[in-house]
Amino acid sequence: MSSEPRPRDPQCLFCRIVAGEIPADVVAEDEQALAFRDLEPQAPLHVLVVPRAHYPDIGTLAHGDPDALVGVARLAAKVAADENGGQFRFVFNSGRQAHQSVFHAHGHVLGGRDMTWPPG
Ligand code: DGP
Repeated sequence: MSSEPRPRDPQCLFCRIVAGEIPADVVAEDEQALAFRDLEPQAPLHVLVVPRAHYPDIGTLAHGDPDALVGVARLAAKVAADENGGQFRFVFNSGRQAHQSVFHAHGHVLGGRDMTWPPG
């Protein structure tokens, strides 16, 4: 693992959840990532998985810390295995047009109901 300090933005909501400064319903965590329930669930299972480090979206995360992106995917799969038999949709909104509202990379783990396609 890198000895560089992890990037953090003290104004960022999800950095503050990672730091324990804002409460969240945490369901899983490891060295790279934290998983907590979404405040506005869109499915019976709706958990956000965020890297501990601050990157604004999945693209900057992929370039800046690919290991952390793998860690996010691994933790998402664990949540789905624990709570929904391993089935899940994994959504990264990236940019306002794609409905991103919190600019700390996060994947939505969605499950527990039949999903439609195409997504809205
Ligand atoms: P997105 O639109 O992809 O940026 O998703 C952001 C999600 O974050 C949205 O589904 C609602 C959720 N959210 C916003 N604020 C909070 C919060 O303070 N706590 C939790 N647990 N979820 C939040």
